[in-house]
Amino acid sequence: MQQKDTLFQHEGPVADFVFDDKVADVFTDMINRSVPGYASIITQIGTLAERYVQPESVCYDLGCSLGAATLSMRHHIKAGGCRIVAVDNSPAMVARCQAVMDQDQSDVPVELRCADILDVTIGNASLVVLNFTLQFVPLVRRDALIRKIFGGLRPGGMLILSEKIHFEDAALNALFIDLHHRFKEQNGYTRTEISQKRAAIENVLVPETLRVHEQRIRSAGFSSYAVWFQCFNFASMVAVK
Ligand code: GEK
Repeated sequence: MQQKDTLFQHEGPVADFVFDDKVADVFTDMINRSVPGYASIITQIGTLAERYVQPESVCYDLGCSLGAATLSMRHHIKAGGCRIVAVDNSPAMVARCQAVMDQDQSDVPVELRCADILDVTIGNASLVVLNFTLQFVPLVRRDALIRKIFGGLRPGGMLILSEKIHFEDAALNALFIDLHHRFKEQNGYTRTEISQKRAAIENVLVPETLRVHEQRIRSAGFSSYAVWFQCFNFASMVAVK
């Protein structure tokens, strides 16, 4: 049963953010009130799945949390003979995600794995989703992960990459961080909650610029790339093999 996020209301020192039971219990509320455009991105992942998923292929949801992107794909895939592999390395998330999948009546099979996405083999894929997950992967492992995804995609297959982003222009970067905090206030978070969450996540979520993402995607071999969604310092990109 999902609850309201009240995890960062206390003052004082905060530990680094982890995806434990407490976070998993409030995750839907937390991500909707924290990420501008999250619900739209989830909806449009379904629209992209409808168009790009190829018959007899595999879709991957890497860092699936409670399975929002998996469900959106599952409800929109039209191609026959497909399955979805959903992966997360948080046992708390995977347990709740399994309950969500068990409640869903759709036909497309979902295989849920509790694993590190760095260890998962990608193959026969027509759609790979990294929806706000790459930002938690150590910087030095990111190039190899995107190359692995490229290698596991079929020709014409798509990567959807959504990330919190950083801006080279310091003034714009500060502006977008400020506007993001305003968005959180508008969604009911107090200034204490916003600054405590920021302190907890600072060393855990490492954003990069859109330029770095594009360079990584193109050097992995993707032939086309575009940003299809952006609000302040949150963006979603598509790349096609
Ligand atoms: C959504 N995509 O709702 N291996 C596996 N899982 C990982 C790893 C890793 N190396 N690193 C982080 N995670 C979801 C939202 S949340 C985004 C994704 C956020 C998992 C982590 O356990 C968490 O569940 C998820 O990636 C990130 O569309 O909290 O900002």
